[in-house]
Amino acid sequence: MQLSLAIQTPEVPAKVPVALLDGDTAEALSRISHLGYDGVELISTDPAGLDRTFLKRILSENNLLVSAIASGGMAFAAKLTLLNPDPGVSALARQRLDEMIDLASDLGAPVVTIGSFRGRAVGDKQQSLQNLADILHCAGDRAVRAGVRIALEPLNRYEADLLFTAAQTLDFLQTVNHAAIGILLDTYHVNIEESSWTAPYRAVMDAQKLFYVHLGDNNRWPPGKGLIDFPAILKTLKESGYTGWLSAELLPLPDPETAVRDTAVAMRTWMNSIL
Ligand code: LER
Ligand code: MN
Repeated sequence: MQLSLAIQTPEVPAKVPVALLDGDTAEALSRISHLGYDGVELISTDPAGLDRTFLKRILSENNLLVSAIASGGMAFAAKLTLLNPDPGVSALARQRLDEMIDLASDLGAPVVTIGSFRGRAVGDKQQSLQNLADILHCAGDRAVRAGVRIALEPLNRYEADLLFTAAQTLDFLQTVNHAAIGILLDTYHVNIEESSWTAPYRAVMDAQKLFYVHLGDNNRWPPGKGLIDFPAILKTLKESGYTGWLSAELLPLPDPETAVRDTAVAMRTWMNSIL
């Protein structure tokens, strides 16, 4: 397993609350690398317009991989969602999804993540889920051609109105019916919606659908600064055969620098003793 940090790319028009170290990207990547991360998860709102040559150069200079292209900024900063009732907005969101898949492929990122970018149900929930399944199935074909996968994230009830738990999302994936579409489990959401800190990871691994993991304590402080039992989660992931990314998605608490450092120190200590 490798350790990553979610950051936003320079074009994102607003500060995303769970992206750390915004500002000068080259400087941020250098600090992240020195703190011992293996990669970065890039929150972008303009995947086609990014300066890829610059990004590739500073990633390589800092020996960092791209763990994922994240859509978290699409809903928050660009007001784009896949289920948006305005057909123009949902069409643009689908176009951005295609562009994220292409960017992931170009930067060697294994995964594109979809959390709040799915949007909220419009009218009948079953119909909304069917619409989302159709969009994801279609995106899955593009993902296969691009050599990447798409990870759909169950979100807590305060941030979404569809797909809160691992079981609901696994059930939904039967409708999507596409090998390239799987699940991202976020320790922060799992803590709110599930009745076990560990069982959901095992269940999703058993279904061969765990594509990605987000890290954040119950208060969205760095792992170890709240209540969640991260060593138990790491043991479960190891026992279930997970070999993917662990990507920290945190509030900048107590401040961004400390959050980034505390996460690396805690995670490296546990990863060294458990994995
Ligand atoms: C939001 O709470 C979250 O966890 C993100 O990964 C979703 O876009
Ligand atoms: Mn998340």
